[in-house]
Amino acid sequence: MNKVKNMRRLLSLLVLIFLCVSHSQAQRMKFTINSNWSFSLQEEDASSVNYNTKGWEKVSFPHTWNAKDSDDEIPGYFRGKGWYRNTIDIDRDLAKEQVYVFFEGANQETDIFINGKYVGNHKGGYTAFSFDITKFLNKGKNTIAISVDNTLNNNITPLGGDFTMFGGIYRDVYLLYTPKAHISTTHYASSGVYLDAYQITDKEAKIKLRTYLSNATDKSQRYYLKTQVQDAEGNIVAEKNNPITIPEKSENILFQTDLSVKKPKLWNTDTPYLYRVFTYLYDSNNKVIDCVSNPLGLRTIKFDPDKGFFINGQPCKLMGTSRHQDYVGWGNALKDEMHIRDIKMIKDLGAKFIRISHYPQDPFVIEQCNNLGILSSIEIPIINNITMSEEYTKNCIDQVTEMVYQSYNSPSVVVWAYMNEILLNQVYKKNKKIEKNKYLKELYNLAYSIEQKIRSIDDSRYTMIACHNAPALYKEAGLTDIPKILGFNIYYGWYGSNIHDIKSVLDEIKRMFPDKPLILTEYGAGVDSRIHSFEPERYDFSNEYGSYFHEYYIPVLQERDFVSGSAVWNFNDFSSERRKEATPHVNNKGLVGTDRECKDTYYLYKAYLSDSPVLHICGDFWECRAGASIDGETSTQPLKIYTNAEKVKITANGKDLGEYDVKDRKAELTIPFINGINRIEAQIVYDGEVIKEQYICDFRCINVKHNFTEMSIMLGSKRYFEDKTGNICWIPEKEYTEGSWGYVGGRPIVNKVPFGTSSASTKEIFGTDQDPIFQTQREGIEQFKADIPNGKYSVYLYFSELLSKENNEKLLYNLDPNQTDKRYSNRVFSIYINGQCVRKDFNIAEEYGINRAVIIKYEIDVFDNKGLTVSFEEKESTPVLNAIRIVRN
Ligand code: GCB
Ligand code: CA
Repeated sequence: MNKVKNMRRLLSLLVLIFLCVSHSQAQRMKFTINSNWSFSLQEEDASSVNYNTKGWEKVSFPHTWNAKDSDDEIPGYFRGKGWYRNTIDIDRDLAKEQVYVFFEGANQETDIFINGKYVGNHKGGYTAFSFDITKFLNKGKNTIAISVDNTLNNNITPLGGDFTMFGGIYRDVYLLYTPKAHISTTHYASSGVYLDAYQITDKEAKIKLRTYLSNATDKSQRYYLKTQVQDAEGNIVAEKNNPITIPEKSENILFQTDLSVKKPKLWNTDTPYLYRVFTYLYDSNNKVIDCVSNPLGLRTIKFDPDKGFFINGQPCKLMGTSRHQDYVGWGNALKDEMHIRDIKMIKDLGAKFIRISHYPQDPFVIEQCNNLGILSSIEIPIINNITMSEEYTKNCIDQVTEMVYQSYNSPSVVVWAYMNEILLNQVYKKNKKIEKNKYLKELYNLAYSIEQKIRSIDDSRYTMIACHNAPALYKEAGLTDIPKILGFNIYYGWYGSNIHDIKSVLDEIKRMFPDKPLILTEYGAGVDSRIHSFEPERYDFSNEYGSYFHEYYIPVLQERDFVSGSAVWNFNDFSSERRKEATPHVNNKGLVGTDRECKDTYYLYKAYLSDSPVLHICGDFWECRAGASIDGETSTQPLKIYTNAEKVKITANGKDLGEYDVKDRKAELTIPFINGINRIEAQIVYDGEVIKEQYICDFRCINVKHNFTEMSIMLGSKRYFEDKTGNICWIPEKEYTEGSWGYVGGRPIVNKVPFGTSSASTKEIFGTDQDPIFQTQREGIEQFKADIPNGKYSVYLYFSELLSKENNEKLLYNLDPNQTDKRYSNRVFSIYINGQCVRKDFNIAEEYGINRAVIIKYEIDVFDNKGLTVSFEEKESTPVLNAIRIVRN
């Protein structure tokens, strides 16, 4: 008995040694060639070997040429062709090896040339692709020239969308060496191995493996294919050895086998247990010549139209967020660690779901989802409208095929999606040449072929289309019949005026499609974290309105089991070059900003979704704070706490304010802020552990009679605006009363925007990055008075002409109506300070243009206890004032 055991041990030791030795000889090698490329934006063909790159820029991948122009004040960003050139040094034996160039992604059409010869083309900006370049190479130095074009191309999806389509090679590029016979690298740029786990029980999980093999030699040969499953600790838990023959000169020959894992450990969001499947190719001398590995997560998934999503038979509400792949300043050209950071932050939120939207992202995104236990849907970008052409259809099919194959082995992926709000831009309404029925039919056919394609590759997962809030239209087009589940993007309380409608509309959608599982694929509200309001309202972009919006939605979603999941639009603020509003060129519906600084809403979700203690003082990033004050010493303002504890204790400036009950993850109170530095402390007990948070701010009590130093007031506004660069806080207007300060006469402007009105203009203001200060104004103002003490002052008047007679193009998504403003008329007025005319016949539009930040500073002496009176005298149309700042010198 013992002998047998020892023999076995010896044998397995030998096998191990054999494996180790031979594995170390595995020849595949993949490495980036990201550095030191010459780059030029140009149409001219730069593919020839001796092309002169004098004057070209040096860049490294990830690279985009739109990092700056997508965020400047000049409308548009470069969409055209860029060339990259470099030399690659080949020091290996090309008779024995194959060489591939592998792109993780380039936006959006790529052509590759080696040593002046054309290698190939790829269309689509978000999926990986690879080319066999062996026959183009010589030993030693080779030139590689790559052109990338991000011009809008009607035959490459997407045709539009609310995000910047940054051009360039914005993900890693690799060279990949393999032996002549190898596990395929050109099967849709995947690993060449596809794993299907099925019949997963406590006892075992069966796994079907499909491996694609290639042989570039001119000899058909015998090989061995070994497939080995290792558990998370590296123990071999299943193994299969198959002799195979790979015919000569063959590419992507399919080989199938299966095996089973006993007593499988399952993958789920709490314990994302991963096995790793190694696929080895041995030659006839028993030498490993190639090896790839793939993650294997064993789990079952099910969407039930009434009860929601289940993983391994357990219910699991898929609450989470969407994510865009850019950082402002970087565009889409991110370092790996920036992608990883985002997914970790989403996990830390307690999210169970990511909608990877609107396109496939960096491989690290899904890898992190696999590792951390976050379920996901991935989609190809078919947005707003389609082209009715064979080429466009083919491109959609190509992109979806690449997407599915490239992420096939990721247990985190549960949904393959395509088409986002495809009926939003009803082109047949705008273009008489397009007939509605024909368009809808074409759309149906496109969706149908994509669906068939996905199911033919992978029927084990679900499929989804994300519709906008027009269920009847999608039904009319037949689109709602096609995918296995439906997504809806619904924005009541933002694009829709009444937030409460979200409930009835969700319920109505359920009635319309009783058998379809449902995900709320988008909902959200814009937040500019510099803006605050104690009377939050739709379209004010305040932190407080954003909080109100999400506080309302979370219970609505949680109460409805038929809502399988939801994805906040969006995890991050992201680039959308054409967007205007408070933060032009940026869609600010993120739970975190462009730099990933967390907004209050991030913590609200965390308080609901996370299992670890959460305590957040809302607005704790509001460092320079201010408010009107009756005595110049104190000013009372509301404060909110987000926490998952039941009670929270508060002290302010050392004074105990007592204990507050937490309801719906929040406690609300008021704080008597004092002039100067304030320290607010919150404390919870969570699982017996005491947790504390503090908020420190520099508060300015605004009062003209006590300690007056300065005041910054936004007219026509209920908003506060923090300017961290100047360390000042703008506060809302109020009406003048004797002994105090404020406006006399006039009214706040009301802006017409889609789905209602807004108290702030949605125009981009040129010449400033503090657009909100200029986006509100008081029209017809007669005076601004401040009963300030005698002394010398700087008085800054802020203006912007917000009305225009120009008729601009109307954009989808943007709140700015971009139409002629009917109220426009030539505005001329005079300004007087303490009786003296300081500006006669002022015409903002004529002198400065419209939507431009105009600041005029006056040096003023106040004497005879007259205080300050700025008067406005109408000449033509009504005077306006956007903001005023008064500083005692
Ligand atoms: C949508 C779109 C998304 C936009 C979003 C918004 O419905 O699907 O791409 O960014 O609305 O913020 O308007
Ligand atoms: Ca621009």
